[in-house]
Amino acid sequence: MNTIPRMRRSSSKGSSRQTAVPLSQPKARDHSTAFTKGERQEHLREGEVRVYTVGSYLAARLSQIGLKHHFAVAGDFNLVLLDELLTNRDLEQVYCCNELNCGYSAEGYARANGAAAAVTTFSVGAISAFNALAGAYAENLPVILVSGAPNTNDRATEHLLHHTLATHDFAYQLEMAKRITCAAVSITSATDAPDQIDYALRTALRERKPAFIEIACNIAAAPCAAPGPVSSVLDEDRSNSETLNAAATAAAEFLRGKRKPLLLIGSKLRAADAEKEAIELADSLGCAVAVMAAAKSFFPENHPQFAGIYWGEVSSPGTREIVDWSDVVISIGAIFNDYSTVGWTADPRGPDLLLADINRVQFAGHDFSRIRLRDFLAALARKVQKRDATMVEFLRIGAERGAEWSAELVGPLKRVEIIRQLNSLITADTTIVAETGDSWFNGMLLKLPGGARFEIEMQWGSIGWSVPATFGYAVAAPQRRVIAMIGDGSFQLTAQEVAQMIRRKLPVIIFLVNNHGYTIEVEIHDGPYNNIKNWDYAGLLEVFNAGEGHGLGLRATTGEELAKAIKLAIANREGPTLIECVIDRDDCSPQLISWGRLVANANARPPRPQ
Ligand code: DPX
Ligand code: MG
Repeated sequence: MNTIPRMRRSSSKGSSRQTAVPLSQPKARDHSTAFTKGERQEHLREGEVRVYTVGSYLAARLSQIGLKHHFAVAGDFNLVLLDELLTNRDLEQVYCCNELNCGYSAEGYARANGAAAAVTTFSVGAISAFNALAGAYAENLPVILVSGAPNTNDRATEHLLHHTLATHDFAYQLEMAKRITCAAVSITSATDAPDQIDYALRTALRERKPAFIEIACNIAAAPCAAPGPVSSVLDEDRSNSETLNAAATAAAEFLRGKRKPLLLIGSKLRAADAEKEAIELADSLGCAVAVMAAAKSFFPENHPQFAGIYWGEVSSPGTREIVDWSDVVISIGAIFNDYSTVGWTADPRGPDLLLADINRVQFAGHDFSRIRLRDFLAALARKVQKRDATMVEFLRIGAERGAEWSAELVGPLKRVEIIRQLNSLITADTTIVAETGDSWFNGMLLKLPGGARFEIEMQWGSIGWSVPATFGYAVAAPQRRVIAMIGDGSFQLTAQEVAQMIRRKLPVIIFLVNNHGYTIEVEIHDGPYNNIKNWDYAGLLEVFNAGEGHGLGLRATTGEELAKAIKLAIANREGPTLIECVIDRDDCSPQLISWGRLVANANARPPRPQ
C-alpha cells in the first residue's frame, strides 16, 4: 500500500505516534520558523516582536495544520486578505477560473492532503463556492472557505454595497454558510479574530467537515495576536476509555455467537482515519471484506481478504452473494442511501448488523457513543477470534467469476476497451478520480494494485466536480499519477479548470468519455433534456494552451488510437493530456442499466396515503 508518513495524534491517552497511513488527514508540521510577514519582518532583532495581522495569522494557522497551498479567486472584498496570505512563504496561492471550481479544487486537495482552503470574494464568489462546500460536508472533508466581506464601517448604516442583494442585510452569506458547515464565523474585530479562526479550524478538523470564515475587508490587515501552540487547533476528541472497553467487550461477545461475520467498508473510514485499524480487524477475523462503492480503495484490493465491491445488484461477481450469506455484517463507516442501496433493494441493515460509525457503535440493543472508530476497531481486533467462513465461501464462489476482457483494437472504440487500457496504466502511485455518470460503474471494474487510490464523490454527486477536484488533488500530490474518468456532460460544467492544469504544468491524464449525452440519466429516465451540444473536446486543449502551454488534446475512435494516445499522454510530463474517447450513445455498462432501473423505481414510488 502506498503510504505517506505523517504525524497523527492517536491513542486514547493522547500521546503522539508516528504512523504511516494513506493520503488522508492533515500533516502536522513544526512551524517554529515558518512565519514571515513580508520583507518588514525578515530582519527581526532580538527582543523585537513579530507583528501578525488577521490575514497572516490565518495563513500561519493554515500552514501549521499542513496546508502548502490555498486556492483563490480575487475580488475587491478579498484583495488585502490575499496580500496578507501571500506573505507566508510556506503557503502558495493557487488560482482558479471561478469560485465553484475553487471550492472543488480545495475539496480535491483535501482528499489528498487531509484539509484544504479556498478564498473567494463576498457573496458573488462565496455563494458560487457553496455547492463545493456542501459537497465537502456530504463527503466528510475539512475544506475551509474564506470569504472577503464588507468594510465594518458600512454595517448598520444606510450604505448599499455592490455584490449584495441591494438591501442593508450583509448577514445572509454567513447564515447560508451555517447550514453547510460545522462552524461559520464572521470576523469584524482583529482582537477576536485569532479565537474565531482557531475555533473554525479546530471544529473542521475534529468533525471532518467544512468551515466558513468571513473576514471584513478592512480587518484583514489589522494587527492581531500571534498564534499560540498549534496543538490547540489539532486537538482531537478522545475516546471515553470506559465506553470504549464496554463497546469492544460487548461487540466481541456479540460476534462470538456468530459463525459467518463479514466486514463492510464504507466511505467514512477515511474521515475517521481508521484505514489501518480496519485492516487489523480484518486480519484478526480472517473473514471476507466487502467494500462499498464510495469507499473503493479504502481497503487495499490486493489484500487476500478483499471480496470485491458491494453495491447490491451491481456488486462485483460473488460479493452480493457473500454479503447475503454472512450471518453478521460489521459495517464500518458506511453510508446507506438510495444510491448505495440501489433504490432500497440492498439494505443490509437489520438485527444482524454491527454498525460502527465515526464516533458511535450500535448493535443488538447496544448504542455506544464517544468512541472513535479507529480506537474501537483496534480494541475489537484484540478481542475477536478467527472466523474465516465468509472468506472460504467467497473463494469457492469466486471460481465462477467472469473472464478477463480481451483487447479489441480495431473497429469502433468500446467502453470495455477503454477500461481495459486504462487499467493497465494503474500502478501503486496512481489515483483515479471518477466523475458521476457511467464513470462510477466503469471505475468499479478497475482492479487496483496496492497503493492505488480511487476518488469518487458519491454522496454529493455533483457533476463537474472531477475536473477541479483532479486539479486540486494533483496540486496536493505531485508525486502521484492522477487519472480522471469524466463524461462529456459533466466536463461541460467545469472544463475551464483544465487551463489551470496547463498553467501549473500538471501531467494529469483525462479520459473524457464522449457518449453524446447524459447517459446515466437516459437509463434512469430519458427525455430530450439528456441530449447535449457536442464539443470539440480534444480541440479545447489548444484553446487553453493559447500558445504558451503543454496541454495535449487527442481523440480516439478505435482501440488502436486509444493505445497511441495513452503512449503520448504518458510522454507528456509538462501538462495535462485529455483523451476524448468517442463511443456509441448506448454503450453503457450493464451495471448502470440495472442500477438505473431500480433507482428509477424508487424515485417513482407514489406518495403514501395519509
Ligand atoms: C446528470 C448526470 O456525460 O456522464 O456517463 O454520460 O452519464 P454519462 P456525463 O458526464 O453526464 C452526466 C449526467 C445530468 N446528473 O448523466 S449524472 C444530474 C445532475 C447532477 N449534478 C448537477 N446537476 C445535475 N448530478 C450539478
Ligand atoms: Mg455522457
